[in-house]
Amino acid sequence: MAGVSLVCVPLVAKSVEQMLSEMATAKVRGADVVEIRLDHLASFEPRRDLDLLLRNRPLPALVTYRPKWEGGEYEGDDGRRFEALFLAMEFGADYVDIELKVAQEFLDYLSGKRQDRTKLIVSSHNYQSTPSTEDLSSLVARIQAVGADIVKIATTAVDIVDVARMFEVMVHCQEQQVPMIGLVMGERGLISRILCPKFGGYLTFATLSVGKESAPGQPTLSDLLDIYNIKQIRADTKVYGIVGKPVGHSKGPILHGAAFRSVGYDAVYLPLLVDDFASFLHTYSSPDFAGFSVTMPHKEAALACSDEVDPIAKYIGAVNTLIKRPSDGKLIGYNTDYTGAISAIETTLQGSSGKVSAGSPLADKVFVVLGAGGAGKALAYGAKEKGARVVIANRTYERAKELANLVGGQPISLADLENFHPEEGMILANTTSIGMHPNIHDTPLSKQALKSYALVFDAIYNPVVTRLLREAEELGVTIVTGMEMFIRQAMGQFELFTGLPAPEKLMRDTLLSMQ
Ligand code: NAP
Ligand code: DHK
Repeated sequence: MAGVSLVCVPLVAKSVEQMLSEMATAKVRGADVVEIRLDHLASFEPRRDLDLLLRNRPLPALVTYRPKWEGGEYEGDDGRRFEALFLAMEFGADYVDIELKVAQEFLDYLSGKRQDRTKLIVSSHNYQSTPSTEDLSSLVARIQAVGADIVKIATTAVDIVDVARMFEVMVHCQEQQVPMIGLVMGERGLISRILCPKFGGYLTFATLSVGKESAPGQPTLSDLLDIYNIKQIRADTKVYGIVGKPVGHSKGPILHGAAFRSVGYDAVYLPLLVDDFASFLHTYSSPDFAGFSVTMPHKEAALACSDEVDPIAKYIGAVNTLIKRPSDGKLIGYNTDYTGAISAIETTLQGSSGKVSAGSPLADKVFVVLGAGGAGKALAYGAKEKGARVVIANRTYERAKELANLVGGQPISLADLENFHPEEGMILANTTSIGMHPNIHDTPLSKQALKSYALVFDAIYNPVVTRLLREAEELGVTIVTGMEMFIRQAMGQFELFTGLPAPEKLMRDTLLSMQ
């Protein structure tokens, strides 16, 4: 069973006509099944509507008539629901879903008239939490005992580690050859919906577009098929991802997913919304969870959790890449932010001077780092390593002093930075989040002050051209974007993840196509 999960599009339109048109779209876009949610229809005439919907279905159909008390829209009595579901069976529905709470009553109602061609899904929904593995297993047993063809359990993730319990139960069901749909709702449960084939899930749900979800956390069909490549996920597919909080904004899944696919690397890259980094690593400790990109606020925790740390990442005090070493499962931490940013600046400087120098073009330059957080440390360390004279300016002056002491640089206040112009040819690197979406009209330094610089870099990549960069460009100053840093740090990660050279052109084209 593992590796062949069906992808089902729930139809929550208000009219039969709209549902029929969405069914056709679902088929064209690559869905395997549609779920007809009768409880969403504004006016429902069972015989006429079910005949129309099922006779004209272009794909296998699952018919569900969910009551309010189980998270649906239907408010009437169960008799009418049972009648409609029975009719759906008579009209040849491929699947019918009935809630565990009334499954026995429904089967009694059907008495001897259960149709073999229609598979009965018996479902249980928990909108608060995910029970223990033992409780989930006994729920499976109860659902089986009632006579389900397919067990369906949907719970809610309070933490991403909750999903591991569902995976455990799914794997057990698979071993016992019990078809099971196991889903964990909510943003923290997203991985249950994507990794369904890896753990032997029978089916997963995906919407045609954002806003058409029938339950919290459903991805879109195009994300599932095109970004996560779900049809290629198998039991031994490796799992990578970006760990952060928040994490939904990251372009990593699109970028790394496309890169893995282009070289035929059997892996999926997921957004991993994590609250407690150590507990996440502890829970997903199997070798298949093979490596992670790490973003705010977990870069320091990633350093603390590493069994071995690259000396530079240790010095910077932040890990943005974790690899699980296949030979012994040890976690090795790296920092590709610093190489990404510094190489982007060096390449641009080399390009603009037209000279190819033996050493770094940063050598002996005054390099002002604005900000003293994770990215600030990475830039300050990288510039120092290349022989630049580093100056640190930060809102919290104490932190500027600390970082300056660490790298052997000079601290400066933000106010003094406005008139700082000891010499020509200086470089400015903004590593604060000032100017980042949605505050795109903010800037960390006046346009006037930018005249002192030969090159201005901004770590922010959303927007790609920040106000700071736009104003620098208007003054004729060379600029380097955070997107260039992002792509280079991601290329470094790809090489650490796969041991293969990064497909640079493909990665650049992928990012460009997103802008
Ligand atoms: P961080 O560790 O939280 O550091 C934030 C820094 O910004 C601190 O120095 C903080 O000063 C300063 N800051 C924040 N708000 C400020 C404000 N309103 N006024 C003045 N200073 C302010 O964050 P980080 O991980 O270094 O990330 C910083 C930026 O870099 C983010 O925009 C992030 O997206 C970007 N980044 C980009 C990439 C890429 O690949 N392009 C990679 C990593 C990070 P205090 O010390 O006073 O708090
Ligand atoms: C953000 C960062 O800060 C990087 O260091 C990670 C990432 C990736 C992101 O948004 O995907 O490697």
